Amino acid sequence: MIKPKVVVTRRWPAAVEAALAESFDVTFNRDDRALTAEELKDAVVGADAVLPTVTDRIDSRVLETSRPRTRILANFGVGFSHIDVEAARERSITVTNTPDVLSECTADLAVMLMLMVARRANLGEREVRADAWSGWRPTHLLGSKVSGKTLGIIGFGRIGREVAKRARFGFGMRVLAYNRSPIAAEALAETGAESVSSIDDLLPQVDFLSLHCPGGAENRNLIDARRLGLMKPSACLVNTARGEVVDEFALAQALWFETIAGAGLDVFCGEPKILPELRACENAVLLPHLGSATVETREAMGFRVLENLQDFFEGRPPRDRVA
Ligand code: 8YV
Repeated sequence: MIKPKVVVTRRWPAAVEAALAESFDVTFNRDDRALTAEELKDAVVGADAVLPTVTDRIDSRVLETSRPRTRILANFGVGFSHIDVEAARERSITVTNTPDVLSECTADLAVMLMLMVARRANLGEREVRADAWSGWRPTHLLGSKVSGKTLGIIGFGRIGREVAKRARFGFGMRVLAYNRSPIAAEALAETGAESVSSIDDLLPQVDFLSLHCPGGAENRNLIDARRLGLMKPSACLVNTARGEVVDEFALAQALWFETIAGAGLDVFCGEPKILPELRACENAVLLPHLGSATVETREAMGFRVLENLQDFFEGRPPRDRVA
């Protein structure tokens, strides 16, 4: 039997690459350089499946070729705002993602960012490394307490709920949640969260705000200058969702003029470039998109893609179909 041709756009964990090679005729990206639009287009023309990541912009220009051979874009990651899903649908290309398997690790990282920004861990770490620590003193690098405070969550899907559990049951926080569609009573009971009916109602109440909604056009600049202005001056923002959900320039201004106290960011507009105004803010903790970056999770994400591909090519509906 002829194996379907598959292009993997980046290096994946070795165990998953080996498993993929058993079932498919795979082109790997051995030097792990992000593919250009032209190279992505070639992949769409020449392979039955393309396996992209967040670093591959699959827009209508990439898909506009008259004879795409690709029947499935099996994304490595839960977020897929880098894929023009409408353009894929128009060409009858299936799109899948990898939910569930990264919820815990992404939630862990959101909590880590909340703690880091509240407790000024980035500044302390840099001070020690620079050999600039003059010793213990009662007023050194005072942050703000996390336990018992109020956390607001926007986007109460799988990751948002995992964050809520950690905050509620780990740190005794009050958790307020906003979701576009109504939140099921069981989800509130399971997480100890309370539902809030609008973002504008949520913002003035929170000490920490964590974003867990999808990116893309629908949520671009959801947190803009006006909404940042609704937050308490002592509040911190955490973003492990997508860069475009926040107006980064407005955020840099809010941090610079201390109209909010801090931010912990794992995602950015135009990654890997960081807005210089944001980089200049000492009260921001900046991480290079590490949400799902554990061996366990990245392997699980890869195997989930494999499962989606096997289902698709064996004629079953892939479990994680999004288009
Ligand atoms: C992934 C993520 O590593 O899954 C997502 O949506 O943001 C990350 O955890 C990345 O997207 C891989 O494509």
